[in-house]
Amino acid sequence: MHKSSRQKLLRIAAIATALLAASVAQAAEVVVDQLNKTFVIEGNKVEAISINVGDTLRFRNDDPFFHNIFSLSDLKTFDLGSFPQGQSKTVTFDKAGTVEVECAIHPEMYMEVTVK
Ligand SMILES: [Cu+2]
Repeated sequence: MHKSSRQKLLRIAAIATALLAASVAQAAEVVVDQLNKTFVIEGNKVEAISINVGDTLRFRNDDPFFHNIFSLSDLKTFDLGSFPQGQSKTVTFDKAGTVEVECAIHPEMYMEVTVK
């Protein structure tokens, strides 16, 4: 193979590897606790959160009773079912937009997720 073609190929391979590493590094997992019938992130009550496409929210029940986290939003419809204290379930958000998250057991629970 001609030397300059080989260098070009190596450069393309290096760029592709860097892009792959960047996309993997961007995906994050955020723990969202259910505590006192509110959504809590790192100890702070939240009613809105902004994440990136590909990120995952881990809903973790810290209350001594069941929660049933769900969303009817078109962007990401899900129903995690009832789960007790100490258990967690994950949702990965793969499209940009807004998702409203609620609890089927406690209508006062609400959080808006903006996916960028
Ligand atoms: Cu609940």
